[in-house]
Order: sequence, then C-alpha cells, then structure tokens
Amino acid sequence: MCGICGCGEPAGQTKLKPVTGRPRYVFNPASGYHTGIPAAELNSSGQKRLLNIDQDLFAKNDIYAAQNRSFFRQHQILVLNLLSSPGAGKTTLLVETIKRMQDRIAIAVIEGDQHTERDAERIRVAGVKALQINTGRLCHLEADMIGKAVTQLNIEDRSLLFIENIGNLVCPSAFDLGESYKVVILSVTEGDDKPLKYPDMFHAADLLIINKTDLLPYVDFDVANCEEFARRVNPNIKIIRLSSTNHENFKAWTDWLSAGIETD
Ligand SMILES: Nc1nc2c(ncn2[C@@H]2O[C@H](COP(=O)(O)OP(=O)(O)O)[C@@H](O)[C@H]2O)c(=O)[nH]1
Ligand SMILES: [Mg+2]
Repeated sequence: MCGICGCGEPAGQTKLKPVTGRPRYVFNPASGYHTGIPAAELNSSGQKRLLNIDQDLFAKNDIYAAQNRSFFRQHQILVLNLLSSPGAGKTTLLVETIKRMQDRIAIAVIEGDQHTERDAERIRVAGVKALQINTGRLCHLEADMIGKAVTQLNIEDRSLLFIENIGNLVCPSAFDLGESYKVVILSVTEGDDKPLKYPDMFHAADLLIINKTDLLPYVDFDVANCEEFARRVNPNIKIIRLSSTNHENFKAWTDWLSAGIETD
C-alpha cells in the first residue's frame, strides 16, 4: 500500500472497506500526509509497519528513478513529467506542442490514465509515438513503469519525452520518475489558491503553466495571487501563462523547451 492515500496495491486488487461513521485517518510523519487508513484499524505497531512499507515503496521507486535518469542522460533524452488535475489541459498542451516541435526534434509520449487509451490515440493522431499506461486504481505513475514503457517505445537518442501523469495534484508529486523537469499545469477554472492547498505539488515543480488564459474574462481567478502563492511554496518556480486554445503566449513554453533541449 502506498501509505499516502492507500492507492499502492496492484491495479484492480484494492478492496474497499465498508466505512461506518467518519473515520479519523492516521497521520504518517514519514510522508507528512494523512493515510487512507482509518485510525481505528491500526494499533501502534500497525502504524510502524505502515511506515516501513511506505519507506520501502519510496526507496524502491528511487532506485528505478535513478536507473531511468542515467539512461536518459546517456541517450540525451529530455524528459518532462506533466502533472495536473484531470482536465487542466495536459493532452491538449501536448498536441499543440507536438504540432510546433516535431519537425525539429523526435518526440515520444508516455500517457498515464486509470482507464482507456484515449489520450495515447490523440497523441498518435498528432503524429508521434505514444504508449498508454493504465493504472487501474493506482493514482500515480511509478519509475519502474516508465523504465518498461521506455524499452517498449524504443525512444530515439537526442529526443524529447513527455510523460503525462495521472490527473491529480497529490500523489504524483511524491514519485520521482527520473525526469529532467516536473511541469505542473493549473487551469484558470480551478481557482487561484491551489498552490496553497496542494503545496507539495507546487514545491516539487520546476515550471508552473497557468493554462486556459483565454477563459480569464469569465472566471474569478487572480493570476497575480496565484503566482504569489506558487512562489510562496517554491521561490524558484518558473511560471508561464498561456492558452492552448487561442495560443496566446504559447511560444514562451516552446522557447522554454528549446532552451532545455540545447542545454541537455
Ligand atoms: N478554453 C480552453 N480550453 C482548453 C485549453 N486547454 C485545454 N482545454 C480544454 O480542456 C478540456 C480538458 O483538456 P485535456 O487536454 O483533455 O486535459 P487533461 O485531462 O489535463 O489531459 C478539453 O475540453 C480541452 O479542449 C485552453 O487553453 N483553453
Ligand atoms: Mg489527458
């Protein structure tokens, strides 16, 4: 079990337990999160066991992530781990990016979703290789999944690899995949306070894309506040505002990628 949200059992094997009343969830000091385990179900030794499982999971993931990172460095592959809530615009951003960049560099995409092949199909239509990972009940991608997907995709040297993570602002931030950069995408329909509510995600990210700026006239979203909140949790975060629909400021993103490719 993941220990962050109880999501780490193999896909399809998690059993939902009947809940009576409102359980108090156990706080796990190792991860700094509340777990998915009701306090009543664990005694003090159970808590200790949970911590060990949690630490084992991250330790294993870190080993796979280091192997991935070393492979990517050796083959000069720039890897972007895209993170957001469902619907923030990750796949749309990728399709628009592919249109603009595939003539300049080989691109491949690993798609993560709990179910369906829909996003990988959208990416293939855009003209590049894509592999879909379906995680079932699991709410994040892990480094060993990426290692296996990279082998299957047969990614070219000196290329760009995008990983579209499972849509949520919690667990995916905790799992290193061996990427070069973590990019968090927040759309203006989600509320400008999300960096304060989900600080781990914004703390882990190298770049924040504030997406769907074409919708700003219609929603109550204060961009300056959002940027200030993001910098409060991560003073080094780079921020780009753009729209993947009317393409306002989209070039700032492709320029950022191009700079990354040159320095890789
Ligand atoms: N108005 C607007 N809609 C967008 C933008 N980017 C994505 N969308 C829409 O948001 C919805 C979710 O996009 P999708 O790329 O599937 O999000 P994902 O779940 O993060 O991959 C779709 O209906 C997109 O057309 C944008 O910049 N502006
Ligand atoms: Mg998507």
